[in-house]
Amino acid sequence: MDKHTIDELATYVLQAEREKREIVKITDTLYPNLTIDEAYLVQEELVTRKLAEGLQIVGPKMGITSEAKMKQMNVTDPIYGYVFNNMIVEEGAAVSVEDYIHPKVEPEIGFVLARDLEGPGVTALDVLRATDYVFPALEIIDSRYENFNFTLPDVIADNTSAAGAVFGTYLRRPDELELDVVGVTLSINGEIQALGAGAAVLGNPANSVARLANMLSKKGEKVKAGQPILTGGLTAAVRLEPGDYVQAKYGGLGEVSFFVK
Ligand code: 0L1
Ligand code: MG
Repeated sequence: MDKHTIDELATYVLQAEREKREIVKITDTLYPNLTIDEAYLVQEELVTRKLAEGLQIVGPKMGITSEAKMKQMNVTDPIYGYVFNNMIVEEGAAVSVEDYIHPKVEPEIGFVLARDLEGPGVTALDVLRATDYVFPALEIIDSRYENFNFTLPDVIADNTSAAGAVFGTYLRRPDELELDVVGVTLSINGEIQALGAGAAVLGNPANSVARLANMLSKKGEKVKAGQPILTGGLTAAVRLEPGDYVQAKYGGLGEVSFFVK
């Protein structure tokens, strides 16, 4: 893929994000044969432009980490993108739906590493040994594509729908929990909308961090100590509406919440 096309596709997605409007997915007509590798080139361009604007990467995020989603998209690998500082929502704060296109929320387990992890060959055990703490999180996803309708390359080029993140402050060492059986309920205005457990993320969220390290190693990068890592949704994502009070409660990992106006 030539630089001109990478630039054109990055502009296409970035403008939709800025103008908060839906676009037809890239693979419909703009570039039907977009491959996964090319899509990551578009994502890299998008990241480079955000950094050039003065935004900062807070940490990486993993997506398509459930068996159900992988089957639905006919893939065997999850995907990664980046959370930026302008996406961070303080715990207990309010967001406005007007700042998004058609936002959804999903509960996740976050990791912070005490030391860098560099693939290939990183295992879940390596991750658990390197982990400083885990924490509860809510991710706001907001695909720039009409009706969240995309192929895998489309969503990679769109920075994996990253739009917001609420990091809870209840920190636990990973050996204090069995992460695969940490349960979660996602409630809106006190009514449970979805529930799940850590095992929904590649069998254990530690596997998600290992896969991230191994995927990043293909471009000579590593998972960095100190950065919060979103490991993937524990439940299906739920649409946000004005007036929502969103709360995720975890077994042994506290809770995290925010409001929507
Ligand atoms: O964080 C995620 O799992 C989102 C990945 C992209 C899929 C979506 O937007 O539904
Ligand atoms: Mg997510």
